[in-house]
Amino acid sequence: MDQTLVVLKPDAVQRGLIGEIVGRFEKRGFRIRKMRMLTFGHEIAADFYSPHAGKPFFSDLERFITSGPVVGIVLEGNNAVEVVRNMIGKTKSDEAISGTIRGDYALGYTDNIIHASDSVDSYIRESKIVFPENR
Ligand code: 3AN
Repeated sequence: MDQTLVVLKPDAVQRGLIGEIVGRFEKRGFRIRKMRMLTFGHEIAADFYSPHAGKPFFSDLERFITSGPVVGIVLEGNNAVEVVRNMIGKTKSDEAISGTIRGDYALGYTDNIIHASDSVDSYIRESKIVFPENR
């Protein structure tokens, strides 16, 4: 069965949206295989976002993702990576269409509620960071 990783970012946790967002994935038919609340330190953040190192928004991204607890979730279901990417909507939340998670709950670029792996390779890399017992 296909799996993917989502991370509910500090704004989702702070705004009390964990249940709402997890419920959407459950209703769609995904199974929750792992779920963990944690706070990213700078080392984990730099590792997790290493593909973006050097980009102009990197320091904002690192500051934001380390600003409070996040929830990491491994979801399992058909074509998980693509289906979940479609459910979360565009990175630039103000362009995300209504009905997507970002389209319903976010307007920002850095503070955009949720991360989801964009490929199976990203899922493998990122899930080892959030669930290090998989290493
Ligand atoms: P996504 O989260 O949709 O996969 P990526 O992987 O391109 O988007 O970017 C990772 C994170 O970097 C985004 N979730 C967002 O928080 C931040 N980000 C991406 N592009 C920008 C941008 N142009 N300005 C500010 N933050 C950005």
